[in-house]
Amino acid sequence: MQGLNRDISDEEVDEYRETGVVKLRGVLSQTWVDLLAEGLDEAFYQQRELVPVFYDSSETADQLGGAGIAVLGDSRGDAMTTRGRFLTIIGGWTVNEKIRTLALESPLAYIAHRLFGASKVNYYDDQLLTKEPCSREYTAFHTDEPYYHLRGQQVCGMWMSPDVVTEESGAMQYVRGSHRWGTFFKPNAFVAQNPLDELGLAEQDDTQQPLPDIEGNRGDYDIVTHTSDPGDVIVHHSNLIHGAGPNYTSDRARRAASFRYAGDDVTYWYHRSAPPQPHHQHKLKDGDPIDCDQFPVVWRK
Ligand SMILES: O=C(O)CCC(=O)C(=O)O
Repeated sequence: MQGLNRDISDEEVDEYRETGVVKLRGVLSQTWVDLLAEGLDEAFYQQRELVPVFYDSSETADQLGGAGIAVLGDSRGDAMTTRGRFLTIIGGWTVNEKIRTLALESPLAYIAHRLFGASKVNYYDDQLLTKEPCSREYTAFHTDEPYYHLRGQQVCGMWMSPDVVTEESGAMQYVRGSHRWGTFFKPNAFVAQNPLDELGLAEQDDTQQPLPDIEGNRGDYDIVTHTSDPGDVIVHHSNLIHGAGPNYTSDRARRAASFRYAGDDVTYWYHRSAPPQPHHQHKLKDGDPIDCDQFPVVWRK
């Protein structure tokens, strides 16, 4: 496959299906890594007014903290004398050509096909993230399912960074096997564990449960931390619980993109608890196949 340094092994496919996450070491060629770095910098620092959804989660943390909500943090973060920001964009592909090329034309769609065993792969959306040096915010443990308007098992996020990401700079953490728990968890505010509906930031959905306090009881869960090098792609199932720590480093940004793909069994399903996605323009109804310009087919057998 052009642009991949190597193919995906059967062992990697098995690991993804069994544990809900797999780190594909060194799969992306340097050309894609360079495009990723450029696209992320453009989207965050030149196109911020254009992107459909932008969050300054450091600002959110301050607002929630000011309102007496328990924002995730620690003494190490509190002791940092400078402050970087934790920034997030949703839908970067709609404004940035480089992110769009990665989303639609890179070998990522092939990887999704391989891991799902799907005959068709659709692109759903992206989340772009930057934890600037000295950003003290955690990414609270969450699943992706309640943020999407999809139903089906073949939905994944592919997380990748053009930077060397260590535990110090906010490596991703995953609760292995949690994609099989069969619970539909509520979305949260990312920097705090409180569900969005409890904060008045989303509609209540009684089919969803609040997440357990994983951060406070880490020993009770099978948590794997995946550090990452440029060229690595970490793929997780959309029902898998995941999160990350702060970027404690003072000289290294932790830039990342998470591209979302869907396979054969996926249909549209509106989740009223999901935060607004103004760039989602389509006429799909619950139960429809998702093929349309908004969620284009990017791989077909
Ligand atoms: O990069 C992060 O801190 C969070 C990423 C994430 O939640 C995702 O890839 O779905």
